[in-house]
Amino acid sequence: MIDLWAWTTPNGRKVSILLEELELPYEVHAVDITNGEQHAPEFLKVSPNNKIPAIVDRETGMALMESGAIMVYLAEKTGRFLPAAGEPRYRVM
Ligand SMILES: N[C@@H](CCC(=O)N[C@@H](CS)C(=O)NCC(=O)O)C(=O)O
Repeated sequence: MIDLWAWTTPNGRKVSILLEELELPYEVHAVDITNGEQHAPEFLKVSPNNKIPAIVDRETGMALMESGAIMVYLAEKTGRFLPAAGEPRYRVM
């Protein structure tokens, strides 16, 4: 199970789109960045740079922020969408 902290922005949506494509179970925690919720102490424990998106993988304990890093992590976790090495990997980055 992946915990996803996000809001309705492109950076938030791209992670939820990938989670759907990967068919990974996830739970969304809405962080209303128009209302200052990104500065809440509980959220800062997950995302110290006070930005969405952020995830915690309950299976591994991995906590990540930055949408690109999250997407690479999820692709490598499932072995989908991101070739392991070399030119094929560079072409999709
Ligand atoms: N480089 C970051 C950018 C994250 C980002 O800018 N998030 C925005 C929403 S799209 C945010 O949380 N803004 C709140 C703030 O800066 O206070 C990523 O790709 O995840």
